[in-house]
Amino acid sequence: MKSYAAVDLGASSGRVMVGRVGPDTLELTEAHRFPNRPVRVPEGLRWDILSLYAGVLDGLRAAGQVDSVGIDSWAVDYGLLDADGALLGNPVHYRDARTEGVAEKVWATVPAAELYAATGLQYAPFNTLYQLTAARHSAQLASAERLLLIPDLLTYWLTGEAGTELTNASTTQLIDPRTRDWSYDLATRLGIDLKLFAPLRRPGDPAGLLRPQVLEETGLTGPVPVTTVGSHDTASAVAAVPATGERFAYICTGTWSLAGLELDAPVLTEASRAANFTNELGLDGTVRYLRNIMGLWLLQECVREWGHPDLGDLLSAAAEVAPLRSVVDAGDAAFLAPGRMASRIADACRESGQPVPESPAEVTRCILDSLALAHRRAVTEAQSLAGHPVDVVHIVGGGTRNALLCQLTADACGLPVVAGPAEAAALGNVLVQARAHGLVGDRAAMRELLARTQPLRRYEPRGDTAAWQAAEARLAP
Ligand code: ADP
Ligand code: LRH
Repeated sequence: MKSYAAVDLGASSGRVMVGRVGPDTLELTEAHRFPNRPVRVPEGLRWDILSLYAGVLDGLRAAGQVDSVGIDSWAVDYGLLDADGALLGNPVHYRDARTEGVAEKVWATVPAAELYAATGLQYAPFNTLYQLTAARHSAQLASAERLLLIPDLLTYWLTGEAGTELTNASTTQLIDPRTRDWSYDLATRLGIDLKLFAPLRRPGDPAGLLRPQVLEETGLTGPVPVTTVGSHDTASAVAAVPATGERFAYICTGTWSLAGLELDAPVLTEASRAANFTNELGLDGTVRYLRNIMGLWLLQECVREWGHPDLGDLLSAAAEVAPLRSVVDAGDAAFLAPGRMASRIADACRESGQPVPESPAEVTRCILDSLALAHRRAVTEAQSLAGHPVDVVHIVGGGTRNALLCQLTADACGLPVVAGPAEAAALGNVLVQARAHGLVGDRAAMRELLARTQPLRRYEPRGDTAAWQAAEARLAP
């Protein structure tokens, strides 16, 4: 048996989990969980990266002696380092307003269709490409010698070694999903200096050893290696989908819902671009063909506004509300920014001529119905765009703890849902470390071990999908 520490930073919380792995064993325990609270300063919305790093160190101390450490986090964001290797300011949050109107400027140089053909990435205002364009004339970028994506930055602080992990690099929109290397021509055309990025590394590659100072602070005895994992949390989560065959769709539910398929090659058609599907990279050269849906962010923001009522009570009350009374487009980037979420949702219902949800229970039901509907659309469209039919939908991530959302998703998709594991990103992180150290076999063996060891819950679809089709029609442009 070996023990691995998985540092998994989501947009709503960070955690350090310990995975114990043996030939027939996969056990995960939580060493430490800490809130991830962005801070609004006069310049805009920032990540509190020092508090997150402190949480990582506290977590490693709580984890105790481990055989290796792996780090994953949310995508697209980065820290800049000066020539001395010191961090230049707090990383900008992807929900910051600085990218508003930037895409149009990029498209004036490289049309959106060409961008998609070169990178396969969906349009999202926060893709690193647009963030770098927004920052082009900033003093900070002018002083930067190095750009490290968030998990790479934390790895650098832990080990002193700099690299750019490929699955997360694929979310920058500067990677060609066919060559799985930088899109050099695109970067040149857009005036982005790829020398800012450290060399690419792949899941399984060594990423250095914990520095002596880190060992001292965490009480660990060296040497402790850091192993590169799928450092994009969604890549790690997809690696931990406990599917037993090929005909499955997945939905990674947390702050976001990432719904789609695992493919061998990207889908770069115009129809795919129009449907805003992304081709991010996964383990072993796979493609995560998926759509970003606003996810439980919609509920998190309402719950914050309502003063954090008990989530269980709120979901029970939502289960009693009449189904599909009103729905909003949970893929709409209009819901990206924080604040006033319940009234923004109410406005969207009013504008589309539907009943306006009033009570927290009604708003919650509207959110969950809307998410299930968006899940249905993504799962259905991904299958037809990729020519890859599925028989089952796997839900992983924090949303698996929301039984109503899982059941509604099964109903909406008209397919069985297998829910779990909730801590999929951490498990994918652990398994990639275990594989790098020779403890588990290939991706299929990892999934087989997950299916055998993790508690999973199955939801059968109820009724027919006509009501969902009708709700979908209400949102049609
Ligand atoms: P992220 O990694 O993006 O921070 P998580 O995967 O941790 O997100 O999922 C967080 C979400 O999971 C919460 O916003 C909440 O909606 C849902 N969740 C967590 N615990 C529960 C619970 N006990 N019951 C219902 N939903 C839950
Ligand atoms: C989920 C996630 C998602 C990205 C978003 C920025 O945590 O990594 O895959 O699109 O954050």
